[in-house]
Amino acid sequence: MIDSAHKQTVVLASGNAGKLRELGEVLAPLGVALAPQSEFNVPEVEENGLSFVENAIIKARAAAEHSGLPAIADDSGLEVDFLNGAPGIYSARYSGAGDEGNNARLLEELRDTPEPQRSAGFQCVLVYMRHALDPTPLVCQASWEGFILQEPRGDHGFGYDPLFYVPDHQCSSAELPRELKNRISHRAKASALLFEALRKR
Ligand code: ITT
Repeated sequence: MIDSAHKQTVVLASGNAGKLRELGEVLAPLGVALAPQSEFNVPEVEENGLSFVENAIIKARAAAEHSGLPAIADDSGLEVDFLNGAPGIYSARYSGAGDEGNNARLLEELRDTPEPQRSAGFQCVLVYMRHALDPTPLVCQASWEGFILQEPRGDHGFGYDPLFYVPDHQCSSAELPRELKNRISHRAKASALLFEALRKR
């Protein structure tokens, strides 16, 4: 399916502008024409799964069903060790007040928590479904380990990026150049796995 002579349009099952941009950039080498689900009037689905995998499948299935095309979904989030993995699958809805509210709540939950106990990891599950009833979706998962800062730094990326410290680069993920985040992030790593899985299929 990644034979460029038979370029296949795949729907990206996401309404998150940050994800759409990053996935568009990291999946471009697949040779797949990516179309956002907004082009197909895909209705908002309830993400009522209890894992990233379940929610990614729910989103990919809805996008495939309403577009009639193969679909890729990304379900992702931040797991903070001191908070027993919260916000996890609830990362987007942690505060009910968008990215800024989510970051404020996270800082509040970790108030007085010292550096070594602020370890955290971004998780990304990418699901590819050939059609809505695909019984064998491709599921690729990757993580990116770091720490939660005491205050926001940087203005690239989206979501929790300003609070996510990347030890290897000694800055927040919102301070990383876009191309660099797209090479080392949870999403970049899951995309590389998906690339391999699609190549083999
Ligand atoms: P779609 O379901 O429409 O794709 P969403 O934002 O609701 O968009 P999720 O349910 O997967 O998506 O929630 C993911 C949240 O996790 C996202 O809103 C961010 O708060 C956070 N997140 C995921 N990847 C991130 C990244 O690379 N940088 C910063 N925050 C990230």
